[in-house]
Amino acid sequence: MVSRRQLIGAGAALVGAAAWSRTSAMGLPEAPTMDSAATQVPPVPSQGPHYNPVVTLNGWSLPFRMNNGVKEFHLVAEPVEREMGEGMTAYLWGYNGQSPGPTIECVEGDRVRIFVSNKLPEHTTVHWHGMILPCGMDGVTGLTQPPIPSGKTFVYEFDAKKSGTFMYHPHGDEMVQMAMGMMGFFVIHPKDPNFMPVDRDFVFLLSAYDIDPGTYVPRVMEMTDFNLWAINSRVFPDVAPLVVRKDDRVRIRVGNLTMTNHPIHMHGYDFEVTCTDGGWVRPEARWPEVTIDIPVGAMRAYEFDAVYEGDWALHCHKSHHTMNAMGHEIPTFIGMDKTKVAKKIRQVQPDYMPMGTKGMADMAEMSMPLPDNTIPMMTGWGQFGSLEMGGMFTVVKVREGIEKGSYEDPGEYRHPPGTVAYEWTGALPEAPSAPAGSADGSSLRPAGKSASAAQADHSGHE
Ligand SMILES: [Cu+2]
Repeated sequence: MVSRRQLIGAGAALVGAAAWSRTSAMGLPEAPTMDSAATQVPPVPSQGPHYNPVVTLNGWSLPFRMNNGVKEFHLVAEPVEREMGEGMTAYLWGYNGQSPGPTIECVEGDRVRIFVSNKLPEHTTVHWHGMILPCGMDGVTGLTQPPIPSGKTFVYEFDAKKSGTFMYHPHGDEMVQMAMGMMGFFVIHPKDPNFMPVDRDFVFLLSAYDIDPGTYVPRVMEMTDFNLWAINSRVFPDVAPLVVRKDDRVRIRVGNLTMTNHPIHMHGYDFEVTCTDGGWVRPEARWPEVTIDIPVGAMRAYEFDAVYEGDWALHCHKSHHTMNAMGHEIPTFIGMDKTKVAKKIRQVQPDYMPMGTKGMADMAEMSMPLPDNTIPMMTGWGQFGSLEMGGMFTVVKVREGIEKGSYEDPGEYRHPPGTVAYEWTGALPEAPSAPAGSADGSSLRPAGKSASAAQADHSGHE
């Protein structure tokens, strides 16, 4: 794996900035590649204007070099192998070793030069979605440029005029190339570091694939019936958690390059949309939400102060999108008696288990043999059992005591005593007298009881 510290750290592994200016635009910048699907937290830049880098969930940011005051990047469009989750790898098309491609970050006012090398078996282009730039840099095959043939490198060059969150994707054989996973984020940081600063700035793209169990390549002709709904081409439980230090200001930027909208819902908080791919939203134009619909071909960023500790679910609210590989032609058996038919089937198939007559939750706890290269339909285990989830689902982990700049998974949330839903066993504790106004859970404790006594009343977990 390439260490970005080597690439953008003080010119250590790269030729230093001075040497590049002597050689001018002689050579192509190095094209770093990433072979891991783990979240790579970018270092603070050591060249060019300062910015607070974003953290791409299960992704990385593309290193750059400075060349005579121009920020240079090298994107390589190529076939990649992406681990979408443990036990499942997809053969996708992407950039620099991964799909989605690396996040490109620069600062408002930067002059940006992006070399795009095409290692795909067919031509491509790159469109810089949402950017204000010269028309001929817009990347639309046939309309604003000839396609980049296989094996060739094109140069895109423009000023990063406007700060905000943008995306990049091909604009040639788009249907195929985007269905194969070609997409990435492009963040232009504000020139003024005091403009809407946040402590943690997460980005991820929503993507969807139709990959039959046991196969590796997405069916690119699918229009609606996808079976893998992904956050940055990862599916739950293998989507990285969003690790947050209590009281941090947090921004989450979500882009949607699938074929349908995704209402992204986050538990535990209310928040406001502060940016779209069209730009920053003025404070007087914002309203509170707990679910934000991300339209197709759009980005929404929302912000909140992380004042409530916990393991908070973040997921698409279309319930089929929090499932992994599944078929949709299964009949509904709820309420049916399958005893007789089960007996008959067991005569030829002794292992047969009738399922789905009480709902489908039992599917999650069942470990049935799976074909190679696929993922159970609903999975993921928490401290209280199976989550019965997959797909576009992850967890925001807000904790006290997380170090600045650390994104290491803090493990399961330890609930304060008396704050976990519990089984009713006949007796009820006295109602708390002042339930409102406290967020620390203390008001949820039965009046007159210590935390430990309240906990002893029921079998809630700590
Ligand atoms: Cu969805």
